[in-house]
Amino acid sequence: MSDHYEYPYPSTELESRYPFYPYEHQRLPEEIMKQRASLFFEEMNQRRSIRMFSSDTVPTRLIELAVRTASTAPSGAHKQPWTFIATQNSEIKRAIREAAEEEERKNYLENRMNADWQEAIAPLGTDYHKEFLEIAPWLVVLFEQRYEIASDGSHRKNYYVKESVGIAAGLFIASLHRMGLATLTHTPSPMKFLNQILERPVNERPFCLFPIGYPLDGIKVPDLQRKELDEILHVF
Ligand code: IYR
Repeated sequence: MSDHYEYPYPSTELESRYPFYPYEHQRLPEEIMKQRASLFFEEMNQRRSIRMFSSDTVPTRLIELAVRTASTAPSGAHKQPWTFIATQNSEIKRAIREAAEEEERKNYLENRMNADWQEAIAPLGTDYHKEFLEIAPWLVVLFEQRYEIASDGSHRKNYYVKESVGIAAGLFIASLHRMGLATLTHTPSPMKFLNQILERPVNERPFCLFPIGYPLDGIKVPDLQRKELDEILHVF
């Protein structure tokens, strides 16, 4: 195939209606591409979900940078259907811990998680105790905006919300890891209590709760293996 396109983009018509600008891109030598990709892989491969955090504080500007990075994610119709709520307030963190533990107690002790599910998470060694929700210096709750509420009160649909917010969450986690912070993708279930505690509007639904901080010194993590490339990639 040649590089010839019969339908140039943007068309003159399109560009007369919406702004476009030239995309700057510099090709890198293949060796450099490989080096950068390997380094990034090795760095990301060191990332682990952490369940015991140090209470050491983390500057707000670092959290801001991770959120800005997350918000570079592609999203359906560029709606950017996410809100990040970040708190280091101990009363709010305590309220979140108490509500999360109340829900999790039902999951673990009253069999709201069935036996198959409990068996699947057994190697992680989790239980209903969520002390880290009070000890980690920051809690960040990522909300998905199921729709937008315009200033006149009318609703406008968002598209591919879960996909978009999931990608933003991935970039958020990568940014935190790259700057030397640790987190956990925590989803206390159900999470509706986060709307009440954090006073979020009805169009927003909690997607994930991230305790953020430094790992507690000397902690262990489960020795989980990542799938081999040939299990996850098929090239034709
Ligand atoms: N939400 C519970 C249970 C749990 C579920 C999954 I899926 C995990 O990967 C880990 C835990 C909890 O947070 O303990």
